[in-house]
Amino acid sequence: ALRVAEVEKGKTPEDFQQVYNAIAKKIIDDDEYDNYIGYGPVLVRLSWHSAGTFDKNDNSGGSYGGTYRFPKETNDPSNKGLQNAKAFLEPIYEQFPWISHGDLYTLGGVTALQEMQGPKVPWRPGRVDLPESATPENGRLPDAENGADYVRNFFKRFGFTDQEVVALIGAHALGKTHMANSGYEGPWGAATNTFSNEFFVNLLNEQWKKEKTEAGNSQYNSPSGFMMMPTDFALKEDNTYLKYVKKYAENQDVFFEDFKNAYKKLLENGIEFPEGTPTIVFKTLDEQEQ
Ligand code: CCH
Repeated sequence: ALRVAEVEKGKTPEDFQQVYNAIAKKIIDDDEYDNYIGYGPVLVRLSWHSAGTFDKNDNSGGSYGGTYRFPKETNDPSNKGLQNAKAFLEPIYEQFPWISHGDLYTLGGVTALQEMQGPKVPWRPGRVDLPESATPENGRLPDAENGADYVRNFFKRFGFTDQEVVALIGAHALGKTHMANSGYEGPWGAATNTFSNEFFVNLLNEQWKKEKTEAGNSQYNSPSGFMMMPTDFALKEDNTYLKYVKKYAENQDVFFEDFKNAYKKLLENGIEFPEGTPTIVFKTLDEQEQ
């Protein structure tokens, strides 16, 4: 299917900055969520899962149609926990009912990332709500009980390189896993609501021990109380992936640059943006106060 962006009628970058600001302020106001991690990480995860159904072979799924809003996709077992991000965004949608769901979910992730000291992610508007019939089948999101071959093959559906895959999974510096959602438990690092290269540093430097979770999944645990899932650990077991893990552990600036580019590509997969579509670089709340 051809997916052409169409900017919400009469809306300018300033209108989208207002949406950014409302999301950013609500992240600050609702700071008690998930034992004071706040909504930042779960908003980044929603943006990725809203885009993570993409299949370049038939240009189906992806962020464009905002189909996460339909029950079939909301209730995909892989999306457990994301109903919290959905509920967070509902009052934002009521305040800005002109925005498409695809734009809202992707803008939510970009806002959260930037407010958590992550890189600026140039963002383009114009995703268009598609009907329920466009909702992809469940099962397009990755299963963490797997190794490097699975990860490499999984991300082929998006056209991502090894380097882009490693950069993207570095988002696991944020937030944590929750037993009730996924059958894993615990954070990947100490700074759960500040974006950094900590995921790579910990993957290389912690003493990992493979154990079974209550749910029967395999999980690597460290004495510092950090965890890795099998697909995370796979990045250390594959020589090509390992090269990028080391590079990102050594140099946060390089990680930020590569993450920004890969994440932008993830959020825009399958969409054609006509000439004249604005590329918006949002100001953080901090920058606007100065
Ligand atoms: Fe992820 N992720 N992710 N992930 N993820 C989980 C949590 C987060 C996989 C599995 C899981 C990406 C790639 C992968 C985040 C961002 C990204 C959880 C725990 C599982 C399971 C959910 C729970 O229990 O609540 C797998 C498998 C892959 C690929 O192989 C990519 C790419 C991104 C973003 C760019 C973030 C953020 C979280 C934390 C959410 C939270 O609620 O704290």
